[in-house]
Amino acid sequence: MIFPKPKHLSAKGYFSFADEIRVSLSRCMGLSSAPVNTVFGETVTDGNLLLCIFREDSLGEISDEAYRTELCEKGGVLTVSLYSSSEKGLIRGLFALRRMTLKNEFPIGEITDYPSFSVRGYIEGFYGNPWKSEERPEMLRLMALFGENTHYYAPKDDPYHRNKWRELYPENEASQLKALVDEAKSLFVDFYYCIAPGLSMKYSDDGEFESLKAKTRQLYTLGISRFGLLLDDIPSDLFYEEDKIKYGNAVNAHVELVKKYRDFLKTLSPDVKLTVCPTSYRGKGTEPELVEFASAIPPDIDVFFTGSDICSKEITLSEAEIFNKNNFRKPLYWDNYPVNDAEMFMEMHLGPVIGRDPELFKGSAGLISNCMEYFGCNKFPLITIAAYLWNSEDYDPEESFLEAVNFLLPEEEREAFILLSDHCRTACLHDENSKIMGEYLSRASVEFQTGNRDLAVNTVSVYTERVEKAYEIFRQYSEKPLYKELSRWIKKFGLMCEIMKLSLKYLEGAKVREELIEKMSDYNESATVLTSFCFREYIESVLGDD
Ligand code: LTM
Repeated sequence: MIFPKPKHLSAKGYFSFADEIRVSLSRCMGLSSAPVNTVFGETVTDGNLLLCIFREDSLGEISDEAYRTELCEKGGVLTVSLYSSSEKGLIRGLFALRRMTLKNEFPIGEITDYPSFSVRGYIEGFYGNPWKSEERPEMLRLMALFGENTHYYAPKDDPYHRNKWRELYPENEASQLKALVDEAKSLFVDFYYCIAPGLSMKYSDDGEFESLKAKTRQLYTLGISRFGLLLDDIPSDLFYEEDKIKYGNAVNAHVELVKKYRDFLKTLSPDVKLTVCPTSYRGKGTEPELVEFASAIPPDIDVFFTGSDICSKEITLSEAEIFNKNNFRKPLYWDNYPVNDAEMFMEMHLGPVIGRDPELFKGSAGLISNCMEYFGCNKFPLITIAAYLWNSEDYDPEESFLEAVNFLLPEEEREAFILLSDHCRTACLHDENSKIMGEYLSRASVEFQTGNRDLAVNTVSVYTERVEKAYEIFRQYSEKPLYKELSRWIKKFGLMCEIMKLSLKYLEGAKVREELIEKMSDYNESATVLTSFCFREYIESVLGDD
């Protein structure tokens, strides 16, 4: 299956190479071939996949990221003709081809493809340990591979982003940022650097604005030309007397800051872009502070909005339209999934995104997902989000989740990960948690109640064996960074396995009642969020009333 699903595919069959895939660039007409190296590295001369690139201006009428491919095979050689109106479209087509090569699955026929949302991305915008500098380019490449085109840099705990916003980046951090910006450029990913001065800025002090300008100039010299000014999670009242006298309220101070900042950015280059996050960033889109703020700032500034809640269960087209009507622009969604910071720190968010309207792209400027500090864990939900953003009307959450698992994990680890992640869906999305376990346990419950005790015990044993094997895999690979990130959840999963085994022994007549009660109480005392109520209900039913 081609994933994310293309908009139009007509294939008369699929082709797979019997041996190693070697890409040759056989011709490139009307477009630069630089993106080919970005996606495939060096090409060879004696390839079995012959790539022909052509400019087709009419595709630009659909989207500047649209592409078309024609694939035909003869004698084990695959000829791929790739058409687009721009390098942006070319790179999306090349990444689609790269995904096919990674799966070794090529549709013989034609694809015409373009994204649903024009702005598709992720933000490192969480509280907690920022990602490591070597992790960031890895995420850029992964998300570009799956079709995303935007990255916002805004780690709350990068001191130079928020607490020490006035200070310039030291040389080492500055050169790491530059490398990231360069990587983003080569991938045609728009890189936004966000600054968050609102915790300490005295808006009425010109010296403060000079500091903001100096910091921005430093970032501009690193090649950054897109900025975010974040005013979220700051007091909604002014704290300096001088500010109170000059502005009266925070909205007036923020409006002046945003306008001055935008004007300053335009002096750097007319193409510089600005996104702002207002202090009032969630709700119906009709909140007076938001409307007052948004209606006073120029319409070329994108405004972040998280939806009806900070972490929204659903985001709908009709909500977006209300925002648009009241705030003179489409909302740019800052979607707080999969982030698991603050009160959510006991949860692990591994499931696919759900609850986002298939038609949301019609009424929004784009969608940017806020991430978890757990770098590797993010990749699973983020790949599903990339699939939604690319083709939201044909998005299938569970199918996308399995695609992500298959892409990210070797075969022997997949089943274990699926069984663990079954219990890691407690989040704002209100997805069903412990669905796989629940199916086994409810079947066993019916079997018990209808007098089929042996069948019921067997049903529970089958699940228990599956989770035991899974736990063994986690022990075997405990040094892998992914499983280190998941260690709190894996530990509790291990305890759940023990309890399941004990429950079976107890059902067989072993004298383990006290041990079972004790382990279950340890399980319940641990604040790490894992299984849903079905597990507790099962153990309670095993223990009975006495
Ligand atoms: O959502 C926004 C705009 N700001 C913060 C985020 O930085 C934080 O990660 C999330 C989730 O806790 N909540 C916020 O309010």
